[in-house]
Amino acid sequence: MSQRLAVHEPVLRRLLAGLYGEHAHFDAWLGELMASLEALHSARPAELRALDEQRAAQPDWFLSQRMLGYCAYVQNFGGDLNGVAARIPYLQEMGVSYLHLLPFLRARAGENDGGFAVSSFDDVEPALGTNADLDALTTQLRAAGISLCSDFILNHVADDHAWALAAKAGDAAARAMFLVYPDREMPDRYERTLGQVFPQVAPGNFVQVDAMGGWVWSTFYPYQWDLNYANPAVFAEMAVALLRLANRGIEVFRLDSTAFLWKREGTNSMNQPEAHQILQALRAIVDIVAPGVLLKAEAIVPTCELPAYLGSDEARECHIAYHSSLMAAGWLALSEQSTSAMREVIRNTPALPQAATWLSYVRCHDDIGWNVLRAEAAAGGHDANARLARAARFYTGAEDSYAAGASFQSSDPNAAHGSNGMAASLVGLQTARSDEEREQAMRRMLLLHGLALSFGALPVLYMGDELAMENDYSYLHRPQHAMDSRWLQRPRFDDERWQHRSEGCMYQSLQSLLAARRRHEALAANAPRTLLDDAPDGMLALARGERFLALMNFSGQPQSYALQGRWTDCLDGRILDGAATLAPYAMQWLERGAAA
Ligand code: OTU
Repeated sequence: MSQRLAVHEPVLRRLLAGLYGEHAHFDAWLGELMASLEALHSARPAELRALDEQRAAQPDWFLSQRMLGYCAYVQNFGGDLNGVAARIPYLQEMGVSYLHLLPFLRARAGENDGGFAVSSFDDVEPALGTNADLDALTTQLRAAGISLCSDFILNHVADDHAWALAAKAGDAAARAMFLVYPDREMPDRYERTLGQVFPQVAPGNFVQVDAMGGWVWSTFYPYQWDLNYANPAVFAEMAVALLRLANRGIEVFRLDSTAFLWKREGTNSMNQPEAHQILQALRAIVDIVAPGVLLKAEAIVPTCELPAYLGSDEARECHIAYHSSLMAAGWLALSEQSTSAMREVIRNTPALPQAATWLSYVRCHDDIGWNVLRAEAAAGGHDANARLARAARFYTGAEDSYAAGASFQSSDPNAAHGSNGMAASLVGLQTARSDEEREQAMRRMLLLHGLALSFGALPVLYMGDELAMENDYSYLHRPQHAMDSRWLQRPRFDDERWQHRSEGCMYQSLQSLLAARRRHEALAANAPRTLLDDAPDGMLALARGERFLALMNFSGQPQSYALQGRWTDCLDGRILDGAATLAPYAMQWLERGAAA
């Protein structure tokens, strides 16, 4: 560790002095933090230290085209952690090397936002297993070549976390972990410029708590209390909590809601410079103590705000960041049968620092948030709101569409908040009445996967999409969930479909795509990407290096693209000369030359 300290400690000290240097006892606080880091490093198991060394020697290990992610809720995928372990052979069959299990730490009793209200960072949720089960799972996954990714919900804790309970009981130090205001004066001032994540189920950003004698900042549900990162104790507690989990063998941390970590009056309190300094300080800590660990930013923010989460070669931040704009743009393109906004997103996606990448995906447990696309949807003088609101309506099944989804947190047909639904339901598989309709829906699904797999990113599949699982409407019968349509896309794993997956067209086609991706180094996350602007509006043409071409038809009409020279279709081996013609919603991956 001493060598790494020499490199990263000055960076860490500078960042923390910038954030907390004005506090009385700053030096003593920093001394204690450094001592904790030392202790956590000593406690790090030998096997993980070996992994650290290996990865420090090859920091771009996660950029390979052989990396593939899979994301699931523990209870839905395996019932509990042991059940997840039993599914490792299935993950290996698909070539998965990274497993993101949605929150599995002890969650708030009662409603807890699918586990996103954490009441202990040191214990597994009893309904899902024990800490020993977690240790066993990380060991088994590591042996199978799969890195476990865990959510690290660092913006807020549950209102029954020990800190919240102590604060309610009058403990001043615990109270200082939160943002508490005696009356509405400050909340009202902040509210003037704050947005709302859950305007229907959790309006406003503050909750009145009698036991706290005032208003507590809570960006999300009222039982999720934002932490006060202006207090150095919060930073230190969270940093060591992350490292304790890392020492259990968690290799990737999904840093939830990173955009919200720092509040500033007169702004929307998102993407503030201090939020980035906090993340850079966490990165320095990881680089010192556990350099095999990756940090992944979950910041669902406009494209122009995204690159900062990956830092620069000089100021390192997260290793991975969700490209939510690309994801939303794929869905917008399908609904509009035009790639214009998606091309804007790609133009606005800069080259990244070394050993950093995007996370690409088709669906996840959250909504498709349309607001991140405002700038791209406005390009060329368009009315962004009208465009995005139309997409939101489209995915509810309106506008003559094939989709079967739901609007998120809005009943206003002219609003563009978000859309929910399983991918299969959104692409039309659920409403398809003929083989032809089913075939088209299938192509739309593979098209979106094709984009995520060929873009140059770490692609993550969402549980059930590989089996074309459809919406789960059972949430409507649960009063506590009925208002949160994100539950549409949180079904139980369908064992029936899984058993018959070899007859499943979706599963088989996706496996061929995954296999083709693994074969082509041009599809590695860090291989060069060029947007080819000579493709027709309905088509996206992406070159990867000089020898690989991905053509994707987002329209319901056939589209052609002129080719220079001879190309081979990577999926069916056909040789193309002169032009490629794509059926509605079809995709082609082409390799230059004629395969021998
Ligand atoms: C994240 O989400 C999680 O993914 C959600 O499942 C949680 O509800 C939420 O945090 C609170 O922990 O703000 O920056 O629009 O995309 O809530 C990311 C809905 C977030 C989610 C949004 C999101």
